[in-house]
Amino acid sequence: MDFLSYFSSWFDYFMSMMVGFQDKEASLVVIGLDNAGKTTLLHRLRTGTVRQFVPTERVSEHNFTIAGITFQGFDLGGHDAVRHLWEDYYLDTDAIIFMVDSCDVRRFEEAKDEIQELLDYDPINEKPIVVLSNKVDRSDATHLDDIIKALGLDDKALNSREAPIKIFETSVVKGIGVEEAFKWLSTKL
Ligand code: G3D
Ligand code: MG
Repeated sequence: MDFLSYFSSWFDYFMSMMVGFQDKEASLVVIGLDNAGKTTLLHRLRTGTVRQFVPTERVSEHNFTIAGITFQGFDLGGHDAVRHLWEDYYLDTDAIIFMVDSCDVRRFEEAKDEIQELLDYDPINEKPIVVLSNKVDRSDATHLDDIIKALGLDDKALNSREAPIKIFETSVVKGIGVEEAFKWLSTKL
């Protein structure tokens, strides 16, 4: 495939993933525990492809912009030291995408702590949040209802925010659910 047709097919792909965002400018932050699938998602959005990264070769995912949408990604959990950076990350963003590995039952508690802390963080009370319950292509994926319970995202928690929050099942690798999630988000911005 030549460069131009690669570029246009990738761009069409990106636009299909980001349906609803056309002609909008937005700044999005993608967060979650390590291993949730953030780098895979961001790489896919940036290039239209999925690829395997060797653990030592993580692409830098800070601040890339495509078609007016700026993406930023960072890992939560395990290192409370990053918390003082929250202001830098969140205040300029329009929405937050929180990813959780739906197969990693042992880390649900840790993921819950992170998302609950996010929900308690007043400065972002007016920013929409999308939760992606990722890796649903795997047979050991946890059912959405159980994820909602494990993360404490019952109706009461969701309705106590000023801005909407919604959870979607996704497989970044298989391209399931991502488009729907972004489509919903675009209507909230
Ligand atoms: P992170 O950036 O949140 O830390 P990564 O997570 O994007 O690096 O992904 C962690 C691992 O999960 C990667 O596997 C990646 O391929 C895998 N992964 C991400 N999304 C999905 C998905 O939707 N389905 C499945 N089955 N796997 C996914 P490796 O083996 O490279 O560590
Ligand atoms: Mg990563």
